[in-house]
Amino acid sequence: MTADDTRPDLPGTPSAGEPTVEEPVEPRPPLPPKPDQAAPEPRSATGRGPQDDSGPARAQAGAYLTNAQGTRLPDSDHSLKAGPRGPVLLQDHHLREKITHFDHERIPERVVHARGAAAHGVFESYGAGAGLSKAGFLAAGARTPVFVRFSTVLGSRGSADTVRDTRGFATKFYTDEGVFDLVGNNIPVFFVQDAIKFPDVVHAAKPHPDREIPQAQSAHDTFWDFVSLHTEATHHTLWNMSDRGIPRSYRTMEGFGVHTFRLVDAEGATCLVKWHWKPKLGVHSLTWDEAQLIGGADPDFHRRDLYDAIEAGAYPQWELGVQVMPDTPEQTFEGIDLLDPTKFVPEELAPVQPLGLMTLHANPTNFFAEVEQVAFHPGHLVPGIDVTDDPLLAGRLFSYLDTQITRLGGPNFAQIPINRTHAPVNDMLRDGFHQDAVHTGTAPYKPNSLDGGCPFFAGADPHAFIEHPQPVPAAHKVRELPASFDDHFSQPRTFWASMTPVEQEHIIAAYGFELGKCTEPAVRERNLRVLARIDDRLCAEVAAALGLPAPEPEAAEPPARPSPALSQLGREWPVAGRTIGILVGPGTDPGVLDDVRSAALAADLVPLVVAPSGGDPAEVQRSFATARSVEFDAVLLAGAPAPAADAAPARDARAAGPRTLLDPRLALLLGETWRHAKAIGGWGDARDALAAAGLPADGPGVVLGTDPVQVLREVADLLAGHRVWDRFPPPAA
Ligand code: HDD
Repeated sequence: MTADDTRPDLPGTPSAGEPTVEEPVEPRPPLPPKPDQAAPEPRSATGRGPQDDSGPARAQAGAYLTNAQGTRLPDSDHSLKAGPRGPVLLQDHHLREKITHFDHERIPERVVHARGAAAHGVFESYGAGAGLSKAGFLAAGARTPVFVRFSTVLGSRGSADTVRDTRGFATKFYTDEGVFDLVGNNIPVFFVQDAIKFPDVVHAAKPHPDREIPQAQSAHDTFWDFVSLHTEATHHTLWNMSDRGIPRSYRTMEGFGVHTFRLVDAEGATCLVKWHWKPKLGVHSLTWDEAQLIGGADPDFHRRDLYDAIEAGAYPQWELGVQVMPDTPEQTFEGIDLLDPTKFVPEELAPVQPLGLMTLHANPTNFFAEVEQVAFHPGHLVPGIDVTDDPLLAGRLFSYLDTQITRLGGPNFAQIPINRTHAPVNDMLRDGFHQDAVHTGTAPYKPNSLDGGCPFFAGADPHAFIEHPQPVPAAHKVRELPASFDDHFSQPRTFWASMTPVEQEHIIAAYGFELGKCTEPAVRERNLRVLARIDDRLCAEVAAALGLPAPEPEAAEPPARPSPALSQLGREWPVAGRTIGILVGPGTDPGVLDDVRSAALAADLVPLVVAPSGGDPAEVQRSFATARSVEFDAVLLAGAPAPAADAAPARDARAAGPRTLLDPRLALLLGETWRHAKAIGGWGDARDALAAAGLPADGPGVVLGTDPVQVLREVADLLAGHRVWDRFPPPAA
């Protein structure tokens, strides 16, 4: 894009004698550049001009290695020395350039959300939002490029993906009207209500400052000290302790804008909304045991999963939706204060209205250039989307811009390719570190008469961002929050009451684990008092896990209103992209194996064949030595033909005891698959293998049959519910 592309249609060049010295009142061409003002032709290290956006360049493609100034190099492996055994010479400018550049290759990692993965995609609008907002990207049929970065919050850049934590879900929409960033999380509520507390909650949650442990997790004293002393954090913490804290994949996470935003339509009418991303594959989580195993076996599990799915063409999709609430002077809805970021609006009260579909279809080309340098900011807004007076959002509007200046080294981060808007830029921001543009013209100020008065204000142009003139209540300056923000427990009680028994068991176990890692008795006890305000049984069972008495409830809490939409269980979802481990042995019929693999691929499943000692990688992807159960969503035992009837083991395999010796690695794999409530299918002598692993052939989620393709189909049906939830016994009454 050249500077000229950004100009409105201008009348002709002023002719001789036409006055050019007064302040122009309409756009007109600038005075021509002086002969010595011709800009140099800028070239990037890849030999392309920085304005050349014709596609990704391959930096290693040129014929000759050069230094940064383009001078060819005959050698880059030996520093310049006084003789082969002599001292290295200071004059070696190539050595110094290479090492100096290397020394500065790293930039500061994000202070939170340092660990992430991202992908490019497109957002296609259904048009359903056009009546709510004048934002062009919500108009019917609009297609907008996007870049999405998912992240954990607490860990450093190299930390494991499957830790228990909130996940970031940040989307950059490159709209025709400028960049819109939706910087959300996979949890719809936040820890604190006022941004002034954000440094405190992050200091408490990050590793202890003396030993810098533990990494990437909240299971330590300072975190639980903070959240029990700031009970507004109870709600978010409860979501963290639920299965939402350990997603199965970025592809199976919901996203939330958290705050209430204000949409403005073309006539200036407004409504209040909460943003939602709904994954097409459903909302699924790991079990805690799985998450811990994966943390060791494959710390890049989520990053790999996203990358592999996109490379395989299984493009993840989310629907963007909004809950719409009337924009009343109180800014409350059904008794819920919409300015309080620790509250959500139950979907039963305000259904999520779908506005469009996002598809992620391309992986980044260069992780640093794109994923590391992308800079999100909740203040990147477009006409038709405005902020509310949520005190947490107000602080964010300052913080994100500020942090990029340190992280990306100056105020020109918007010029980094991944951050560049796709709309014409005509700003008057100049100079500064890493200025990439070679601005022409002489008058970067307004009004001017020398550059033709350009650029002009958009005025009433509908594409201009005009803050909605929201009335501000007459008030005194105070450091206070509204009284409605004092309710810290009604919504945690709703969340708890909306969970199924198995989800409640997971929450109890999570609190037991986390508080069990706290060493200060006062911290444990104070948190039990917080739990007593959510639910008696939750408190009693966590107390029992810690070996402590359950505290008496301090006050009777009002009954909770469940919101069934909060549970992840009880629905069926597409199984596309789910991984099936097919365990083969010497007796496996290759023809049957082919049929099962073809049927799995036809169902969009990902079959991975596991053989005792590996084999041809086209046919066998894992050996018993390299496979781990956590890679698979379900397992098939593609056994040898069943033994003769008189040799078959008894139906109750546990009673009969193991008949064959099972490879211990296979026994471990099957045991974990069972423990993590994943479906197990099999045929032929699969029953023997299960018996040898000590697993019941007639247990829930075990499908044995004579038709392998039918077994696969039944296993896929079980996968649609994500796990075999019946395998977790309901709690004793
Ligand atoms: Fe934040 C990063 C989400 C509150 C200050 N935040 C960051 C990212 C996400 C969120 C997804 C990673 C963006 C990326 O991938 O580059 N943050 C949230 C949500 C919040 C929230 C959903 C509450 C509703 N954040 C919040 C507050 C503050 C910050 C209250 C400060 C007052 N957040 C930051 C930051 C980060 C950030 C320090 C670190 C790196 C960055 O911004 O670019 O400025």
